[in-house]
Amino acid sequence: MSFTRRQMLGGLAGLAVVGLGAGGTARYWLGRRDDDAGHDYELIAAPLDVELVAGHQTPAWAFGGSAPGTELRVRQGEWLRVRFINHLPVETTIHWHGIRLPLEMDGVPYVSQLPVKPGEYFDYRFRVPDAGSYWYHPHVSSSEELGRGLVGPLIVEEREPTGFAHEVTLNLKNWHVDEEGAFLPFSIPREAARNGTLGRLSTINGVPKPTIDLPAGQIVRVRLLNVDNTATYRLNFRGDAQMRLYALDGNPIEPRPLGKDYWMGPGMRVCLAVKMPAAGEEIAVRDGPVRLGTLRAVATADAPGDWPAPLPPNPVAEPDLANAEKLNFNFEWVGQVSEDIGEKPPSLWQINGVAWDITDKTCADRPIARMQLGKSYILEFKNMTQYQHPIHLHGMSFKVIASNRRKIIPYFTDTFLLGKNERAQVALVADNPGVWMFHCHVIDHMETGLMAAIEVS
Ligand SMILES: [Cu+2]
Repeated sequence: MSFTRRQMLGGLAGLAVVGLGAGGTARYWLGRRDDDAGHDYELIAAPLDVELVAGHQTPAWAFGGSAPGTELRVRQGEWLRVRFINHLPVETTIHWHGIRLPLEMDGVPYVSQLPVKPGEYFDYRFRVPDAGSYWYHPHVSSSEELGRGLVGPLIVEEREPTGFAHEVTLNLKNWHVDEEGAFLPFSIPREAARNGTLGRLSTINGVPKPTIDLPAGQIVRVRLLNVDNTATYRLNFRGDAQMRLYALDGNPIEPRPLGKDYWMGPGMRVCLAVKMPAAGEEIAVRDGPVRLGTLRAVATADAPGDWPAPLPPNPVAEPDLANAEKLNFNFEWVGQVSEDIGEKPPSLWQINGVAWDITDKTCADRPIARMQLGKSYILEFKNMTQYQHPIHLHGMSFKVIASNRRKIIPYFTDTFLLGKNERAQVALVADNPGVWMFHCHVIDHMETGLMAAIEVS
């Protein structure tokens, strides 16, 4: 495999830059030609002390001077160009979760690029085909790197206005910190062998139980992103609010009620339209019975809006189910827990009898499945474990078509929360050539075996 050379720092002087946000280290570059319309960012990853626990500093790592990182925005169909600069003490990459892009831009070490070492930079450049809510994070030492705060939202705006006059992004993350803000272990083998190692301090946009002001009587587009390592949020709301679900994991659906608890696994997103109540009233954003934060209605002079039309569908190829080839994927528990793990994480999970070794740079040379470019496939997911797994595929979106546990209204996604002992079918057109990661997004499940590569050629 050959890689785009990573580059040493040194050539950055002399670029015209315009500051974005006070004290931020993300910069938006102006002055591009129209023929390659796009959005240009300089994004620095660096250590940053944050105050998660009042009166205490937590030594986080951050993209663009905040944790979660700078919200990157780009318009559908245009280029996103990010000069990523690594000022961390460790090597890293950026993976663009849910974006259908060329393999060289996918951010997987030794598969799509070499890790970006401290002091180096890497230019990510790709066209963004689909509108919706996405996010970015490293694919190197993920338990620690995501755990320390290297997660950020990537919002792809629709080509045309959608009718939403207001919007807000809520990044959900539980931090692995103690009462004094010190980091706790990001992955403990006996937890990795079960639900995964949970953080202890829940936050929205890096703040525990925040109150977020939104205009009373207005319909607000609320993007909720689960950027956590481990937690599946049982999302629900309390308060006098009408709301409709407009998109799942970046892809539009026919608007419908949220229903009772929406189970949002790591990596998953929802786009909701929330009609804010009268000024002074509040809506609790909850995980099961636990309040994560509050949306507070504040007075506005704006006239009340109407529910926007459904969002336009993304240009994802429709799989040919009648002629699709079937592939089976069994997700299994191995559970060889050893507390004395040394340098190597234990092997706890496997797909079709094969555990991924996160320390072996050659695993991607042995894809678990091969797909023919342009052909349709039905993937049968069989969860043979007592734990749920948010199953994520890089490079392509897939359509969820059936489950033995619940009624499915077919929809496109990049991450499917596979329940305990559930069997589900998803379908896709293998239309993006490359070797694509296919893994559970509970980070310490992924790092203890629950990952594989699928080759499309
Ligand atoms: Cu898992």
